[in-house]
Amino acid sequence: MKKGFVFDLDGVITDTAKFHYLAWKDLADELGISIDLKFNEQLKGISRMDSLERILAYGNQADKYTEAEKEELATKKNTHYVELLQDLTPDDLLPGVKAFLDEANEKNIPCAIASASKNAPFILEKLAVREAFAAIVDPATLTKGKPDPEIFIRAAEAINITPAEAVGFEDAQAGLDGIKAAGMYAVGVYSGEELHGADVIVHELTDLSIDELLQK
Ligand code: B16
Ligand code: MG
Repeated sequence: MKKGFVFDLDGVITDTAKFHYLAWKDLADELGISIDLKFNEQLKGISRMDSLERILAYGNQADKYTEAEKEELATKKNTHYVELLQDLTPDDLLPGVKAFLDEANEKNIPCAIASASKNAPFILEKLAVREAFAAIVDPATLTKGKPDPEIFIRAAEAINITPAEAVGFEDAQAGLDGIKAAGMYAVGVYSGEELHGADVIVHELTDLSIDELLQK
């Protein structure tokens, strides 16, 4: 029997990947590195600094900048990204999310956010669903990012359930690997890229029955 839900944010609750991409692309262009949408797939679920490292390595600039300069570059990207987030509204929730959260809340099933994004609380406020979540893991407190299971284990703890009692939702392979390594039932949310290892794959949350998930 499952007792709670653990959600990734970007790609599951809303599609912020397009804004991450615009902001990273702008920065990469300035650095003389050309990235495309296919490259962007590997940044999904990966932390801000790890994303920058991957972009620099892709452009053969892995050793070009000091740590302080890299911090500056990441901050510059984030400032642009946060500007792009200003226009988010509840209309930007992915299909079925609002109804799913409302039903989970009505049934007193605790929900948590396990997102690599330090902007998660702000994004959830903009989407008007902050109150639907009993907990948001602070990614700044983690020792390892996805695909390590740490963030998912911490999310389950935060809503007082074991990982085995949780259903995890992810759109990115790194996150899905983390959910499985944590020992959770994994729902893969398909966003155009092949996903491996999910217990079930859906296109949107409307395709799921909460009562059936709780029986898993
Ligand atoms: P920030 P998720 C992740 O969100 C994004 O998929 C990833 O592209 C981003 O780099 C990461 O958050 C960090 O975000 O720069 O806002 O702290 O999929 O884990 O919800
Ligand atoms: Mg995601």
